[in-house]
Amino acid sequence: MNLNNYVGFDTVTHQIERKFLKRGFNFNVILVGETGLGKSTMVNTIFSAHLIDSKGRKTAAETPRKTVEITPVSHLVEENGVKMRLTIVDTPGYADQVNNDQCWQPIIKYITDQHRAYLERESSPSRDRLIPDTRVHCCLFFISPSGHSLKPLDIEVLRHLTQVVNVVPVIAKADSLTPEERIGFKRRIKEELAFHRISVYPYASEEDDESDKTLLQTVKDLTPFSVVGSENTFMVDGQPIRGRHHRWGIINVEDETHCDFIHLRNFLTRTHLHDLVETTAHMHYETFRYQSKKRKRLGEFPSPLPS
Ligand SMILES: Nc1nc2c(ncn2[C@@H]2O[C@H](COP(=O)(O)OP(=O)(O)OP(=O)(O)O)[C@@H](O)[C@H]2O)c(=O)[nH]1
Ligand SMILES: [Mg+2]
Repeated sequence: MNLNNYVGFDTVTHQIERKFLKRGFNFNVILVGETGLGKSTMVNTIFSAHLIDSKGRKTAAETPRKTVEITPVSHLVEENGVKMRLTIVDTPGYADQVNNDQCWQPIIKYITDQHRAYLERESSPSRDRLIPDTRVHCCLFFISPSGHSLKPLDIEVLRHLTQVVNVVPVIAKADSLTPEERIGFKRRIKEELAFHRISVYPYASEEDDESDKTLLQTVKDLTPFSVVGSENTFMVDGQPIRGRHHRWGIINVEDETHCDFIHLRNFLTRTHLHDLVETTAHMHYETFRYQSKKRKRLGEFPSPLPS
């Protein structure tokens, strides 16, 4: 490089980093799945101590409470000077009703309401410089560990969810399946998703280079992540481990030979966090915005925001 021509725009990464550090960023995750599949437990396992109090419990030893309404809870989490405002939107398990018709509606409404609120702020004349971002960046979708196949209701819910949000499917309570059952179940779920043309996150992009493609394939191979959640710690060989006690021994949730928990956590927090946020803005929100504008042109106005 000829230094005389150096103008210094490569410092832009440091400039962005500084701004980012100062401002912090939002990361919003919604948990969806049938009741009792360990949704609330899983999020406490991933983000551990930060969230225990959010459920109104004083310690992890208390039994998790049944989630009865859509509840967004925000936490300011800081690691090495980087601030993240993490919002977990816990939803009550669906499929408990006699009639489960449209049981996904309140969840879809919550997600699109956030898009609508963002659009209203963005379009207002006194537009704020920094719009609070409550758009949902990731939906963890919990699949019951039946070992057979997806239920028709799961397929229906997934079909709706994948239109509006990045969906990351997980096989819940994977400790109830043997390793062989898990492999077979994963394969069948992949086949069913492909058959029903349900497109889960992450998506391939034309801009992907070789390393993006390799990472995408690794995630696709792991999806759906089979996970085990626990808020309890056991001592094994003098080391504390987060796990579940079974007749045949202790499942270490962080041991990749026991389940994919560690891969899911790395995926969410280390490799794909930024992409989940970007994909929400560029794909799901843009689709919402385009459709809203189209509806407006046709004279249909979006319903007002709930107070
Ligand atoms: N075996 C096993 N049990 C689990 C696992 N995760 C959670 N549980 C247990 O399952 C029960 C339900 O867990 P929750 O986290 O409340 O489930 P939920 O999906 O939030 O339930 P709702 O709020 O009713 O929809 C609790 O007794 C948990 O200890 C797991 O990975 N394996
Ligand atoms: Mg719950």
